[in-house]
Amino acid sequence: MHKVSPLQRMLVVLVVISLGFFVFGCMLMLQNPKDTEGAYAFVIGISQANQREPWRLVLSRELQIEAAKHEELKLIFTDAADDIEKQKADIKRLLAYDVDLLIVSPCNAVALTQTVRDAYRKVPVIVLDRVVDGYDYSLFIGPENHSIGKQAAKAVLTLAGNEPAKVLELSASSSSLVSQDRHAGFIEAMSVASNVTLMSAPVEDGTRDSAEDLLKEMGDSLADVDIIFAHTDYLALGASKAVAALGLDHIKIVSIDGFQIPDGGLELLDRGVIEATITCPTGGKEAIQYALDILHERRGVPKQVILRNYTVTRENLYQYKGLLARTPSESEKTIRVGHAQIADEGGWRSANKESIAQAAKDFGIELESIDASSLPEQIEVVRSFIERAFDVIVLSPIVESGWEGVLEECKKAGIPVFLSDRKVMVSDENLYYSFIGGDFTEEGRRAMRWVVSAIQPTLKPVRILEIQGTAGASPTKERRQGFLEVLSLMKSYDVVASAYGDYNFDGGFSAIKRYAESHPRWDIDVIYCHNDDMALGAVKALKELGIKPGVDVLIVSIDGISSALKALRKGELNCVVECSPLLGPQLMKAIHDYMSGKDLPRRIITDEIVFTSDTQEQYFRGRHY
Ligand code: GYE
Repeated sequence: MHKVSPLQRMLVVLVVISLGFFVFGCMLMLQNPKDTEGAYAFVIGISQANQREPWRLVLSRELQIEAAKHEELKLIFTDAADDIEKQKADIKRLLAYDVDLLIVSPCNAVALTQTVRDAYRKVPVIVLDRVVDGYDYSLFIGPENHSIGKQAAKAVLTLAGNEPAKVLELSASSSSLVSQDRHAGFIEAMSVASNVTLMSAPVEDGTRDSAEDLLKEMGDSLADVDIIFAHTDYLALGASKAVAALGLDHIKIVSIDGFQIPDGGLELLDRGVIEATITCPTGGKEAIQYALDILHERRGVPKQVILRNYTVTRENLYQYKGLLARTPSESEKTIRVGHAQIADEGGWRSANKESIAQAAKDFGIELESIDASSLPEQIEVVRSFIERAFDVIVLSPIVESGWEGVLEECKKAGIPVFLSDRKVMVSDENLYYSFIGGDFTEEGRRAMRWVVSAIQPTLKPVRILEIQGTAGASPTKERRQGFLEVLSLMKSYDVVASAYGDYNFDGGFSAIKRYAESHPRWDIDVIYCHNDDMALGAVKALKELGIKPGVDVLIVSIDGISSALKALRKGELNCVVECSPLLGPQLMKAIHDYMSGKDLPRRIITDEIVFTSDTQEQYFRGRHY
């Protein structure tokens, strides 16, 4: 019988002990990470669509780097490997681990909507990159792929100049919303050019190698192609390999993402492989920063953060790298801000002015706010701020058109413009720096969704009277669009009359009076007002006409000012869709961060709710307007 040496005995013991430790460790992990991670105040679960694409690897790394700055945070990652059923299971498992917050980057946003909605009932959820349907999440952070497509088109048209040019669009999977939005923006912006012919080829798995193979297969048919627009830098890299192999060195390439990683867009620019890349940041850093705000219940967390995209070319590559390398530093001098505000319209506007003035004080910012009641007046106000060399201009544009000229002047003067509560319509979005305000289209959708829930057509269609805000103002246009978008999906709901009320009490009052004059027998079921002040004017007019507001006719409005919520509780209004005027803290924080060298999102969309007679008491309490 073979004698066991003392050494062998000792080795067996060691193996048994380490096996024991390993099994024990796994059991601990499977149990619940929080139990073992007592040290961490918060555990964040991260459900990634895949860990294959370079964009997602950069995202995971950014999340880890930012979280590592906060000892209280522990991250747990799951990888869905582009399998929607696995991602649903991942999210359920993370919830079972009792995470404090979820960050979800969907592999298929629409299909994941319900899972995110269910999770949001349990924990705060930040959705990254691809937005789910509806608004059942805490915060969405992502790029705007339509405008990225437009920016790529601009870069392609710059390369094409006025010469006839053939352009090949190399998209990733045709079923992905990202590709569809980038394609739509690209085609829209390319439509202005008559000297360009377009052809397109999808690379369904979106990989570099497949792009290379596809182009090699296309071979000579590429000979007359001048420019390739690739939907990502790694498709561009694959394309460049094929182009080189086919000896078609005349072909120029434009792509998207722009990361500072090996074979990333910035390196491809440096190596002369591509001509331009449109940056598409991941939002990883912002997700951790906002996650901390949410976990510490700090105020002012927005609903959507739309990230900024830059067009980086070989000419501005080093400037862009400088921007990336910049470390924010407190600016010593007092920041001077000029606000081209809109003259009083009612409760919302005065609450908005108060919020901005108070926040300026809180941030130690010197604010000068000047009211105006027309576009020409406002343009003069902006010009006066340029002449007096303010550091930043805040603009609440009374109407959305007519701003190109004076915004060009601001740009020339090197003064950034922040849009507050209303948007401008300009050909170049870089004429303003950021927009902070509500999602007016969604507000309109919410108003009509409430109408559908509150009144059903009988034999006769439901007759709606709309009182619009100021003609040409972005909230007016979008609140109408959102309302009609939902209405168009329904049968027997008609907007039988629509009038402008200029967002003020008198405007609402006279709109009703005018309608009643031409319709002596009242025949309206629902009044849709673009803001509360007009709705309160309508209530007064109805009473004078002997019509019971909220009873004989239903009234839905937008804003959520206290006098409207009082009327709602009295049953004179039936639904109020919130549009928060309290933009001061977010606006001043954005200006402060900008002046300290931080790069800011393109749009910050405020978080809003809907008030009805069923709304719980707690939502009425503690409101500051
Ligand atoms: O809804 C309305 C105000 O621009 C979002 O303007 C703002 C709108 C707000 O007159 O009450």
